[in-house]
Amino acid sequence: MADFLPSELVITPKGGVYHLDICPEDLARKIIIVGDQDRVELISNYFDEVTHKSQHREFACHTGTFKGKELSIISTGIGTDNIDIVINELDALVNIDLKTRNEKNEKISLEIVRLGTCGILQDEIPIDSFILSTHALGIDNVGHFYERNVDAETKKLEQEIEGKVKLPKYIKPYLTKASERLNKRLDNPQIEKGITVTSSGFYGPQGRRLRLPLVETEMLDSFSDFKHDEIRFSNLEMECSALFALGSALGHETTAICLGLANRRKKEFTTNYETKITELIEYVLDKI
Ligand code: R1P
Ligand code: URA
Repeated sequence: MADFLPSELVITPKGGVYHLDICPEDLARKIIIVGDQDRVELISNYFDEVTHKSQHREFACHTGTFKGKELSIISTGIGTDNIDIVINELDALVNIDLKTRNEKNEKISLEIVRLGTCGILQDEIPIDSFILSTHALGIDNVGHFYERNVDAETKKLEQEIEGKVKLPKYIKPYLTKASERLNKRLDNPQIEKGITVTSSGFYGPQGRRLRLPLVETEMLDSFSDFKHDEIRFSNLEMECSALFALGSALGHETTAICLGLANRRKKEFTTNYETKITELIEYVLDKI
């Protein structure tokens, strides 16, 4: 019997994965994921050649070459629930034989960089900064569904954070790590770094109060105030925790670099999105 039956791994009539609706030959080994579908074309406009273009639901995929490097740019839509789909299906495309439905013996490790936008948690990080995630603290729930190995140092830091940050009582945070190898490539002295908080929503779960009162009004400040040696929370978004948790558990290299749109401490929001996202795209394409 095959390792993965049709109800568990859904394969399309043309031999692709169910939600992304792409086939193994459509995917490069280096991948940039973005939340916003419109950002896919902003990036692939830089390609020397585009060899594949598709879209199913919020999942657009453009594959091609940039200065000789083969790349796929894929939109995930918003949230860690979508990341669960994207990472499982990307892994299936390279590590499961979709014809026989069996796991391959030789595994492929993908390089996956999230190029996103985020909120900022520190006064001294200006809006329009580029922020590289060293870790992500998930206050969503996707990571809790999978068995993962967490190293002792990360577990210790997770426990310290859990003891200090203020969260609604049913939220169990989980700490995940970005790829140090990818971060070395993407780093430079102008890039801000820190732990990224990954929330399950944009409003209440990121401490924004519109008309509904919040259960825990001190959450955001408790992230901003946390310090452990040089370690701090830098930013807040909606995908990194699941990306790092599932990506590393499956043997892929994953990280994220985000443009800071809102400084949540100083209550400021950018007016330079188009210019700055273009700069970030050019930076990542050059370094990846
Ligand atoms: C919220 O506006 C969305 O923007 C951020 C958040 O993570 C969330 O997906 O990232 P993207 O700009 O990549 O979508
Ligand atoms: N994306 C988020 O998730 N939060 C922000 O504040 C800005 C962008």
